[in-house]
Amino acid sequence: MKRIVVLSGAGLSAESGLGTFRDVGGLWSQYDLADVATPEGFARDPALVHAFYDARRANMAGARPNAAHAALARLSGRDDVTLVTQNIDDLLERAGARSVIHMHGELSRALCAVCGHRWDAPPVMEPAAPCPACDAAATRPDVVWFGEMPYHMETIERALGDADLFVSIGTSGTVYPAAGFVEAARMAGAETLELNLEASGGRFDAVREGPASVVVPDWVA
Ligand code: BJW
Repeated sequence: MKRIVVLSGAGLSAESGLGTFRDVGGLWSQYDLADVATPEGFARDPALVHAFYDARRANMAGARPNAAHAALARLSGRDDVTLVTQNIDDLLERAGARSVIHMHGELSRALCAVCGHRWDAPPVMEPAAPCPACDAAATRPDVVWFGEMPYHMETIERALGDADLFVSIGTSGTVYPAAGFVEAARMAGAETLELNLEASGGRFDAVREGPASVVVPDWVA
């Protein structure tokens, strides 16, 4: 049995209308990541950070999964496939995918910064809203900011160590630890394939360039 690890990034959801980060006009050209995607930025100005994620939650609610999400949903749930995403949107789940590993968290979830309790996020988050478990007024989005440990790393590292094929979809490969998965998979003996609008830079055995809505269904078929 060929074991496959799929890693997706913002390019997977670009054609659903959700912005990428580092492309021209991307989120990091509109916002300073130090202000909205670090614990320090949240401590300085929680209202700004909540407004950033509230707006993205509203965009997500109005977006629809595209053909690439649907193709990955068909792969999901197979014993030989591990689906890891850096995306915090729920478009894979809404396309029917099961067992998606959200290594950078989920926009639809809230996290108490004091006790670690998690719950479904309301459309608009109030920083002063009390945690349902401990009552602390320290609600934050359940997402992984720079300097924080991504989620499910043990599970992901185990899957990479067993992989025969590693497929990277729509990610620039600039943010670690996800950017290092291709080397980890190669060290384990896996073949590596990139599906991206434009190749991210020569670290893969093979590259198929094109929009995710085309190249992902072609690969899955
Ligand atoms: C299409 C397309 C279409 C477009 N079809 N494709 C120096 C060296 C090494 C590391 C560090 C360093 N200094 C600091 C670090 C660590 C830091 C890091 O990596 N920094 C780098 C910037 C250098 N990393 C961290 O802090 C992480 N934590 C950590 O390392 O903990 C310690 C640790 C130690 C040991 C083991 C494990 C951990 C945490 C990183 C958290 C990232 N958080 C964000 C924001 C939160 C979530 C959110 O708001 O959404 O996550 S940043 C942002 O970037 C977001 C994304 O998930 C992430 C990746 O972006 P992605 O998906 O690649 O998007 P883009 O925009 O970059 O690329 C889009 C791609 O799509 C492009 O390639 C396009 O071509 C393509 N595309 N349209 C197909 N239609």
